Parts: sequence; structure tokens; C-alpha cells
Amino acid sequence: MDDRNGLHPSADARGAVAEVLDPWMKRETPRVDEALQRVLRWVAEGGSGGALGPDEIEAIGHGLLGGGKRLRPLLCVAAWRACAEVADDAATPDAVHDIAASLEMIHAYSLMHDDLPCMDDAELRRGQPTTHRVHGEVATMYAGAALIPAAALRARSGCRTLGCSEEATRAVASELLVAAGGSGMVGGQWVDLLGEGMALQADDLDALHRMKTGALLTAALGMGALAAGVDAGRAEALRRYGRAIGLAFQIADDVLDATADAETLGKNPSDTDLDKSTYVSLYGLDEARARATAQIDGAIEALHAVSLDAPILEAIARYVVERER
Ligand code: GRG
Repeated sequence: MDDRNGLHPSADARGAVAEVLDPWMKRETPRVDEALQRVLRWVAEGGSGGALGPDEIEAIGHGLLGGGKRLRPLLCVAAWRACAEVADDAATPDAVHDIAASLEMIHAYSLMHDDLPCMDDAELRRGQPTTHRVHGEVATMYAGAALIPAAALRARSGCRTLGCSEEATRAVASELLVAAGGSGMVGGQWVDLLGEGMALQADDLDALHRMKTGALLTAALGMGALAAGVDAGRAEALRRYGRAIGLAFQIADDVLDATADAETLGKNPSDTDLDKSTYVSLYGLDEARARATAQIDGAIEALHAVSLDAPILEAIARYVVERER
């Protein structure tokens, strides 16, 4: 592996992260994918309300199952496991993956809509043609919108199956929807669209990404914590971790966009084309990398501050800036 994006630490440090994370990811990622398959079956059987046609169901399958790192659901699962203090070798209940899948449903809709001609007009996503290029704009718009309430329903039913209290169930669904909404992802996307062609200052760029990308990543931690029934202090520490890795994730994204090729990324690097402010344009590559690393240190410190023993969350934090796509 070369080091074109320069975010990678030494081979030893990389090896240490991989040693902890790889077996865990190999175990949990297929379980998340199974939960996403359950979502598709449930939607096709009319579970989300029944009004979707075959084109929209195929578009949902394309957007939801077409690859991706599954970072948001994996964070949710890791947060739940850390808070529920399950033994390392104990299996995660399916219901936790169902709750986690609701985050991927929101994420998938956002990417399907973001790629549409009225937004990024993207040809490629995860190395494949984008959903609207395969299934058409109308089906993609409809399918994406249908995923939003469907996600809330899946989060709710997952919580009920897991045995969460009604209060915790409402809190989990509400954490997801607030993060997806105007003060979170949608609001961030809106600010981003308005900011095209403008040189944003550091504070504005941070605020934009805290909403656009950070809110959903943070909700992944909060939802996992709430579903496990932890106290408010620990839940907030996990959100603090989420906010820090959210910012680091975006800085790493900008570095990758500036340094990796389309084949590695699975999409066309687009920030420069769209004349967007990025952490690289603001700080330069070296300073951007240093800022990403500082955020990761802060994320891990947030876990230590509440004595949360969470080696997987620590490894995911490091992975966020070491990833190659
Ligand atoms: C109409 C204003 C308005 C909003 C609609 C389209 C939309 C809602 C929001 C878009 C939000 C967006 C595109 C956020 C980007 C998030 C991001 C960094 C995506 C890449 O995440 P990864 O790397 O992707 O986790 P994979 O492919 O691994 O799943």
C-alpha cells in the first residue's frame, strides 16, 4: 500500500489497528448486510406502507446494497456493544443490526439524492453507476424519499425487539431523525449547496460538516448508547467521540479527494470541479492531516474521560483517517 494521501501512520501502527478491527469487521459487516437485506424484503412486502412499485424497490436495492463501508451502522453496533458490556465472543443480537441499518437507510437515501443531476450529477458511486443512471431520476427520487420514514420505522421496531423501554425507543428514533433533518444532514447539505463558489472560513466549514456528515455519524453513537440504556454522561461522551471522528472523517475525505484517483475512490473526485471549499484548500495538505489526527486523539480522550473500555471504537477512530476510500 502506498501513502499518496499521507494520512497513514507507520506500518506498525496500521497493523495494530487492523489486528483489532479486521476480525471484528469481518464478523459484524455481513450481519449489517443481512439486516439491510431484511429491510429490502420488508419494503418489497409492503412493510413500509406498500405504495412502492418494482422500479422504486429496485432503486432502493441499488442504493442500499451496492457496497460502501457501512461505517454508520458499524459505529452504532460498536457503541451498543461497548455500552451493553457484552463479552467479546458473544454475538450481537439481530435487533441491534436492525437499529444500525436504519442509519444506513438514511445514508443511502442521501447519497442517491446527492448524486442526482439537480445536485452533484454524479455518474459513479462506489465504482458503480449511480442509482439514477440505472433506475432513472423519478424512481431514485421517490425511492430515496421513501427510505426516510422507513428508516424511522426500522429503528423503532429494532428497539422494540431488543426490549428497549418505550422512552428509549422514542429517543433512538428521534436521535436518527433530528440528525437527518434541517439542523443536521439536510441543513448541512443546504449550506453546502449555497456555499458552492464561495470561499468559506474555517468556522463555517466546520459548522457545515458537523451538520452534513457529523450529525449522522454522531447519531450512530448516540443511538447505540441509548439502545443499550446507558446513563446520560456516557451517551454524551460517545456523541463527543462521534463529533470528533465526524470532523476527522470529513478532513480525511477532502485529503482523499485531493490525492486519490477515481479508481481507488470509486467515484470521480469532485470538490475542485464544483468549486467547493475544503479543508485542503483552507489549510493545505499537511495542516489538514494534522487536524484530522488531533480530532482522533480528542475522540479517544472522550472515551477515556468516562472510563469506557472500547478498543473497537478506538480502532474505528484510527481507521477513519487511515482509510483509502
Ligand atoms: C435537498 C438540501 C437537500 C438535502 C437532501 C442529499 C441530501 C439530503 C444530503 C446529502 C448529504 C451528503 C451527501 C453527505 C455526504 C456524506 C458523506 C461524506 C458520504 C460518504 O460517506 P462514506 O464514505 O460512504 O461513508 P460509503 O460509500 O462508504 O457508504
